[in-house]
Amino acid sequence: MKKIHFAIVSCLLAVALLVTACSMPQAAVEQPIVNEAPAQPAAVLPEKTEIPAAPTDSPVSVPAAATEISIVHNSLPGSPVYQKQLPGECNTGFNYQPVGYQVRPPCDVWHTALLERAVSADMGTFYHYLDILSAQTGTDGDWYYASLDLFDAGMPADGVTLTYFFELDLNQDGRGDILLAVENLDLRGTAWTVDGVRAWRDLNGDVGGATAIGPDSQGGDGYETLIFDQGLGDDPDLAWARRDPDRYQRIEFAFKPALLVGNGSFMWWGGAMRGDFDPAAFDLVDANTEKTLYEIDTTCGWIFGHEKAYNARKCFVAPDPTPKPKEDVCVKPPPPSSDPCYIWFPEKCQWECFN
Ligand SMILES: [Ca+2]
Ligand SMILES: [Ca+2]
Ligand SMILES: [Ca+2]
Ligand SMILES: [Ca+2]
Repeated sequence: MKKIHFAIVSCLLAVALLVTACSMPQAAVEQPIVNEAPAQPAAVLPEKTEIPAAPTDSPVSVPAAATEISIVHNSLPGSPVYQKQLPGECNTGFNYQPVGYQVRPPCDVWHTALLERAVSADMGTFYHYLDILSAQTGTDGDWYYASLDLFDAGMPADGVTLTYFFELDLNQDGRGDILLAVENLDLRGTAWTVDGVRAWRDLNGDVGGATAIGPDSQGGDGYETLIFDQGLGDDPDLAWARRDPDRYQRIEFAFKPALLVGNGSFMWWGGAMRGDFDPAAFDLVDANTEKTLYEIDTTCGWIFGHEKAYNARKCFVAPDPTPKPKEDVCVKPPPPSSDPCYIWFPEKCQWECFN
């Protein structure tokens, strides 16, 4: 009985293998045939003309493309220095509750593209590695630096793409001109790397669509020009990213002044998001809807260098309350004389004589 059972199982396995082999994608069945091809009689191959053709493509295009490009780096960023810091950024991690949490102003203001949504759309999950708490920019003359401080370091457990980015607005009109991003930066990646680092430009000026900053459905092609792709581009050392070795929750970018195409002053703001990152979808409030765009945190804008023009992206800083006139400190002097008519009036800060 066991033998019959075994035989049936074997038959089923054989059938299963055959079916599986037949239903497997081309690439999977090509491999063994390629390996055997040189040993096969020449007459066999022409019968399956389409099969020999494919394998010659696959070894050449995929592995060769990855190995033949060797990027030589000549200059590496040093230790970042920062001169500018955001005046503030909301701490969702501090306020979040799994039940009843809402995103709301002033942290989240859709019509000024300020998003505080380090949560799932149903508010049920908080993503600590998306929640930006602060951001800085600076320069040491050779490099510019930009960093984001997060609620905590982390990577998506579900394998979704994680992107940190900065937008640089050279003419300070609220429309970003340069987008710098790093994708899936290693959780222990404390050495400067170009892996996952890309930079784009908006050369036709349509980031922001019909209305700068504010949402509209007239978005264009966003940041359409990829100028740096993980070391590929005019300068293999143009832009880098890492985690601060002293605190993994600080994401740091370094880029050469050339990225700013001659500008020493610019407005900047940052972001962190989960999911597909599409440079053509900027401004994100133009390409998405308020009810569906979640799992993202963005900052308000701040100026590096001098301010060329005001725009509504700029972080709102409440003016200092009008300082009260400084009250004179009353020091009680001795009475003018020993006459008991003198009575001390502290509110007037003086002695008065009543006879
Ligand atoms: Ca924010
Ligand atoms: Ca935040
Ligand atoms: Ca817009
Ligand atoms: Ca564009």
